[in-house]
Amino acid sequence: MDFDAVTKYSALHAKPPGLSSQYGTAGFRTKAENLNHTMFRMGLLAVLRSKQTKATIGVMVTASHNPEEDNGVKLIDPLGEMLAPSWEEHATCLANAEEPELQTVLSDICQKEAVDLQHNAFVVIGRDTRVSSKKLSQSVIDGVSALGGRYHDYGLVTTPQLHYMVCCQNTHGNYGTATVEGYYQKLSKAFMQLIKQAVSRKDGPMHLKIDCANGIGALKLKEMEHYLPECLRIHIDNDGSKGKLNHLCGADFVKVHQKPPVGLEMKTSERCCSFDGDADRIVYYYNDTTGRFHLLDGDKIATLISTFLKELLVKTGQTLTLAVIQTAYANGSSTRYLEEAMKVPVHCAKTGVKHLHHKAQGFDVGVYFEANGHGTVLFSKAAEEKIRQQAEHEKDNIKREAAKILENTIDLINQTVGDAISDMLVIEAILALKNFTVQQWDAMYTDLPNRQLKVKVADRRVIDTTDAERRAVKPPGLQEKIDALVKKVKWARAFVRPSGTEDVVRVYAEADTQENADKLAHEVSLAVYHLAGGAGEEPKPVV
Ligand code: G16
Repeated sequence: MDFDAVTKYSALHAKPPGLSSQYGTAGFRTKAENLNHTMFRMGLLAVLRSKQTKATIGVMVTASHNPEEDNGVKLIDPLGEMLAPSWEEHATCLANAEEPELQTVLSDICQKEAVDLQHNAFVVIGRDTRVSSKKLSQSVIDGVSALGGRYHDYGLVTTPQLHYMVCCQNTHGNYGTATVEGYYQKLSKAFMQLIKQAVSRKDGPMHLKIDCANGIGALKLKEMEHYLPECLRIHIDNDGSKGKLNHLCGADFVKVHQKPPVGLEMKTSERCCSFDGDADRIVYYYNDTTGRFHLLDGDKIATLISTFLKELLVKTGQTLTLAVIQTAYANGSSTRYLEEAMKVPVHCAKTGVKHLHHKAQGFDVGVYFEANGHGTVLFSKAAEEKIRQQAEHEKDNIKREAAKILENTIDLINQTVGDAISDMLVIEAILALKNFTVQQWDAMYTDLPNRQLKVKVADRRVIDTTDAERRAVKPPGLQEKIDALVKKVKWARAFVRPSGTEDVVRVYAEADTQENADKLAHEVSLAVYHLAGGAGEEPKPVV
C-alpha cells in the first residue's frame, strides 16, 4: 500500500480535528460541508473492500430523503446489497481517525480482513442531484486513486441504479448490462411482457402522476420514458426545474405528513405516487370523491405484491416459501391482514433495508417493505431456477402461464435494493393484470390511524432499543411510561427509536382514531423529551 500517496492526498481532504460521525441506517449523513474527509476515506475503504472481495464495489453520494444542505454516502457490496455490518464498523473507525492515525487504521483493517493488497480494485461511483454531490464524488475518486484503485464514474444515477450496476459488473452481465440503457432495456422489456395480457383487455392507456421530489428520479424517468410502452402514460411533477429537493414533496414528506406534495395537482381518484430524493422509495396516493386523501404506503405495496405472488405460486403448483418482512413502523392492520386473511407469515426486522434484506434471504420468495416505501422482493436462486424451468417446459397451460408471469416479474424487480422506478412498474403491472383500481387496492384493508413525530434531544444515543426496536431499554423509565400511555388507548401501539439518518429521535403511535394517535404520539414525545434529554422547546401537540 502506498502510504505516502494516501498521506499526500489526505492532506487535501483533511479531517477537521475532533469531528466524529457514524455509519448509520444507510451510510454517513450530515451537513455536506463536513463530509469531504469522509468521502475521501470511503474511496479508500471501497478499494480495500474491492481487494478483499475481489469484486466491484459501489459508492453512492446521496443523502436520499434529507434536506438539500445535507449529503451522505452509501457503500454497495458485490451483489448490489448494502455494505456488510463488520465493514460498517471499519467505515466508522476510518471516518473518525485523526490524520496521524489514518495509516494505522488502514493497516488494521487490512490485517483484520486479510485484504489481498496485490489484487486489483474496481469501484463504481454515482451521485444524486444535490449541488454538493459533484465535488464530494470527486473526493471519493481521489480516495480510490490514492490507493491505486480503478474506477468508473456513472455520474448522475439513482441509488438503485448504482446497486444494479454493481450486481451486473460482478455477475458478468448475467443480471443485466451495466449501463443505464441496460437498466432501462431490462426493466421495460419485462414490463411489456408482463402487461401484454392486461393491455388487450384495457380500453385506454394507464395514467400515473409522479412527484419526483425535485431529485434524480425525474432525470432518470425522463430518460426512461422513451423505453416505456404507449399504454403507460407517466406525468412527471417536481422535476427539479422549480422547487427544492425533498422540500414539501417526495415520499418521506407524503408519508410522514399524510398529505399530498406541493407541486402536484391531484384530480379526484387520480393515481399518483411520490419518489424520494434518490429514488429508492415510493408511496402511492389518491383523493376520493369526498376529497379525502388516501395513502398507499410500503405496507400496502407489500400486501399487493405478496398477494399477487402468492396467487401465482398457487397456480404454478410450486411449493415455495413466501414471507413478508416489515419493521415496527408497519401498520397493525397490514400485519393482521397478511397473517389472518392472506395466511402469509410476517417477520419484523430493525429499521434499515439492510436488516430486512437479510431476513428476506431466508425464504424462497421474501417480500420486504418498510412502511416508508423502501423495499423489494428477493427470489432465492433455487426458486428462480424452478420458475424459469417451468415457464419454458411446463405442459399445463395454466401453470406455464403463471410461471411466465412470475419470470417476468423477477426480471422487472430490482432484487439488489428498494427501487422506486422498478417498484412503480411492478405495481402498475399488477394493477393492470388484476384489473384493479387504486381504490380496490386500497380497500384490501384499512390502516389504523397513526402519527410519526421527531423529537430533538442532546444525544440520541441515550436511547437503546430491543425486540426489533419495539421496546426501549434505555433510558430507565421510558418504556414503562410508554406502556402506561398505550394502556389507556384502544388498539394502541407506540415506540421510539433514534434515527440513523437524522439527528432526532423518532416516535410512532397508532390508535383507534386519528385524534387518539396524535395525542398518544405527543405524550410519548413528551416522555422522550423529559426522560432522554430533550433539546430546545418542548414538543407541541399535533395540530
Ligand atoms: C434510509 C434507509 C431506510 C430507513 C430510512 C430512515 O432511507 O435506507 O431503510 O428506513 O433511512 O431511517 P432512520 O429512521 O434511521 O432515519 P433513505 O431513503 O433515507 O436512504
